[in-house]
Amino acid sequence: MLKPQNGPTRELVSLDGLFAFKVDSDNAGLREGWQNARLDTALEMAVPASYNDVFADKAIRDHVGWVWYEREVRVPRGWVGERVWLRFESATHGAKAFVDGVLVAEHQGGYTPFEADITEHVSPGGAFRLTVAVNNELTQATIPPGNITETDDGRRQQQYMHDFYNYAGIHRSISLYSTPAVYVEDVVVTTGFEGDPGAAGTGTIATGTVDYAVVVAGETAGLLPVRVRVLNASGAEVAAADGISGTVAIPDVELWQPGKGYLYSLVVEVVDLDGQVVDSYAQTFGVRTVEVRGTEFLINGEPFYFTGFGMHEDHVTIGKGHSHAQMVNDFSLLEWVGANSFRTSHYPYSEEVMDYADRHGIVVIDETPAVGLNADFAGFFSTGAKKTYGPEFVSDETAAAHRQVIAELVARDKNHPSVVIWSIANEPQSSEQGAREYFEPLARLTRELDPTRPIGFVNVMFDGPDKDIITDLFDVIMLNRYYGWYLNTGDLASAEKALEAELLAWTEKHGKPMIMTEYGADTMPGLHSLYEQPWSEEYQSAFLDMYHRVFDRVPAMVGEHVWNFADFATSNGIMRVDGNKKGAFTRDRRPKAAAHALRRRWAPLNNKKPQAR
Ligand code: BDP
Repeated sequence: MLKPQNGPTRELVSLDGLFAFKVDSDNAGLREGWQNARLDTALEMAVPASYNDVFADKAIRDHVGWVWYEREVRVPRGWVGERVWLRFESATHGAKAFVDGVLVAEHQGGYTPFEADITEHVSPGGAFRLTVAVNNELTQATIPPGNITETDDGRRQQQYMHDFYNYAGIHRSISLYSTPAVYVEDVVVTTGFEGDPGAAGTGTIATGTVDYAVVVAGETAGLLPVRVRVLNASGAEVAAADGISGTVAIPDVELWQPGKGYLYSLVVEVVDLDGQVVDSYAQTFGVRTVEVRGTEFLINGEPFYFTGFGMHEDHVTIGKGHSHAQMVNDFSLLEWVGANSFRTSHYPYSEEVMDYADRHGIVVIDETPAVGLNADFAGFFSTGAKKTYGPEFVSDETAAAHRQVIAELVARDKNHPSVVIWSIANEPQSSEQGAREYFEPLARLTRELDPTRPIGFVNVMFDGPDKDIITDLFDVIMLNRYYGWYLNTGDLASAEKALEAELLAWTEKHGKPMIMTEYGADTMPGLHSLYEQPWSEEYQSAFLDMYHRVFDRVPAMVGEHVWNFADFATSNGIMRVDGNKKGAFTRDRRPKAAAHALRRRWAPLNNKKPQAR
């Protein structure tokens, strides 16, 4: 799905701001038809934001079910004869949108966009009432999964099997935009190059190849010619072609590289028979290749070593709401610490984040929201599930939702040069009978949707190389390991031996590149210890240093993502003190001692693997 944009044939109006807001305490709003009149409420709520922490009200924070948003929207009067679209960048986890009481869009899945053509319901220059009902429930039929129980006194409670707070609401922008009646519906760009791109900064002598495919929609779509132009970053035309698909060459191409996010733009134009432009859409792209060869991970044919973090969209007050200022700050801290990459743990991040990563050359492992598909965590999350795969837990319904989140992620992010790996799940049970039957079709689907990028899933500690039965279906091995934290707590010497032995066993068995996608220790900022005790700043630094020594000795290790970039909110539990404290930065983005240590290690690396120590 294309990101909406302003352009010569399109206009975009942001609907972000304050909405009337009402909590549907009895979940009766749909039955009572709340969409048919103004909401009876004095509350107001910001979009984008999670609503949970905005009010000083526990009942709102803990509510399970529907909340309602409403505002008046005016359609620009110049949009006569245009199609009018309503687009949500996300609504977590499910939503129904109404225009003057008429249902125009419905979507399940909290982290991907959806939209509706509302032309027939509105008139240019006129106003309409936009009502959005948003549901935060997680069940067996959702990704991520969860289950809802009822207390003796009738309160509904949400359980889920993932370690981050179930923030909900309209987390990203809502927009109203216009397109012509015949319009560019989709563009897919894939790239390569021939020749020698030369070393970074020395200029290039390569020719870029750009394969493109355009989908045009609308009644007379098939009759109208399509042409494309490639513009370089300065806006100069460097290539052009006719037709809805084809290949164009960019002479002396400037590659998209880690740390140097050079972007071109493919301007797609639908023209009428007189050569007048009917619709125009500019799709940015970068020319780069990604490849797994043996135990190496190559970007533009060069071995790449990932440094960075698993992250979260998580901030004080706004929760998972997107904020430009917080985003720029987070990227600035990534740069400061010397990170060249991150993983969108554990769900697709805002499209603004992906665009920023493209522009700044930050490499991304792009993850679906499939987290918590693992009955082995039953004790940790008190879910009681005994077996993962089957009608009780990860069922056919879960699989259908999983297929949907993969398809929507690839549809949204396929043109981002920053994305180099699709991660289709975090820590699913991968040793139980049924895991292979579950994952084989999902791996195949991901490859069908995008044959150009390596795929993987993130392996959990319990399912090491001797137990796992699905890793051969994937291209890279991504591991979350907590030797020295959940295991060998406080005993880094034993942890070091166990970690190295396991990494060598994976290499022996699969011979694929490995990325440590999580390793970390909870750390209270300001807690110090002479003896490197767990929870102290000294322990966090020593823990990370131990992992780094091991990575440097294991040739198949191609990357390290510390868990986590910053402290983040979680559900209540005896394992968490005001959230998860494994951040290198605190929740308000102050560096712990570990952040300084990481900076010393990463800043000089220049995307290359460090020498063994
Ligand atoms: C892993 C999960 C991550 C948790 C982390 C932890 O992938 O979401 O936050 O452990 O325990 O199991 O800190």
